[in-house]
Amino acid sequence: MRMVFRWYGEGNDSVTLRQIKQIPGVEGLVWALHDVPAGEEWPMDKILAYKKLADEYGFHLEVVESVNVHEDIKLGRPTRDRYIENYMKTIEKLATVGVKTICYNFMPIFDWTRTELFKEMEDGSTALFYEKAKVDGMDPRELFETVIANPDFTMPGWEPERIGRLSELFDAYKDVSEEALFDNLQYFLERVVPVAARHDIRMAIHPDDPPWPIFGLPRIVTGQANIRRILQLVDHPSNGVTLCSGSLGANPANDIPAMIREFGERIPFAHIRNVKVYENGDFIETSHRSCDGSVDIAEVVRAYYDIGYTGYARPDHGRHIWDEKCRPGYGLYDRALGIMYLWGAWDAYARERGGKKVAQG
Ligand code: DNO
Repeated sequence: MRMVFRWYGEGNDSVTLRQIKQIPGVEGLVWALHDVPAGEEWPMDKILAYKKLADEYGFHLEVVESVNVHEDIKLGRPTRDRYIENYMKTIEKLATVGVKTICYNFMPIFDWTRTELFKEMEDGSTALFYEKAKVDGMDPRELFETVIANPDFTMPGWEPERIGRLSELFDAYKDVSEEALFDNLQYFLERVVPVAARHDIRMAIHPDDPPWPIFGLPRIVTGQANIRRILQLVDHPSNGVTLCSGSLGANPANDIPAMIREFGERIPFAHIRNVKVYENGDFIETSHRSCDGSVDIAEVVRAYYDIGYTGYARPDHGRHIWDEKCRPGYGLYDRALGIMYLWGAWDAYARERGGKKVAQG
């Protein structure tokens, strides 16, 4: 297990590289050029500027999250070829700075979705919360009228460029079934995976969050059977999955350790976090500890340990604790605590099995 930490870049993140350096066992940054719109080729000078910062602290840049996929690719529009071309050029450039894994998602229009970013918990901390009935009963167009009317309001993981085109996009997706989305993903992977493979890069699709259709839009990266099918669309090690225990864990039917044992080598990147799911389908993000949420994180780590996992892992969203002001889900403290929980479990398994003192990698 090779520990990495997501960092949004200078001026864009409350956490500093100096702080990240002091978290035990973090070897690299999970990064992206967040200001480049989906579909555009990433400029080399910006990639190199990022590399310079990472080099100063001795972090590698092997994991990118995300190179976002243009909606025309997901929609299967004729214009997709131009955007796929740009995607391939970006892959080639990323290879020159040592990138080994590219995380991306294939969710129509929205990335991860929550109804509250700072829901207060009993202990006074706050966390990302999803109220199912609220989303089920919501007309997304109404929501976006408020969003558009308020330029200061931005949702994490949602690109502003998509917000302006929302009505048009919703109309376009009316004709896109789940099957069509699988076809469009296959078309994309058939072109992109060979380029990634040539450069020793592994593509890693991120599960849909939450892992079910929302706002009437199709979603396909939702559970074990669908991920199996996606990995077979192009059956090659460079077509992999970012196994996100929190996204998949919002559906209690998903057995994360079983997925780790099945997909093994096809998981270049692990997102490990916990989520507490309520009977009515609501969920809230909790600390990483097994007993705090519905996902047994200690079992998740055991499954990674058992398969001899050598891929990248990052703690995922954390709660906001100790009065930290940060991007929703991306503070320093709770993610650092999460890392220590993951290492604690990993080291314990290592001791139990082989008596090794340190068990990194
Ligand atoms: C949320 C993240 C996602 C993820 C993208 C990958 O914090 O896990 O936004 O980065 O879905 O493309």
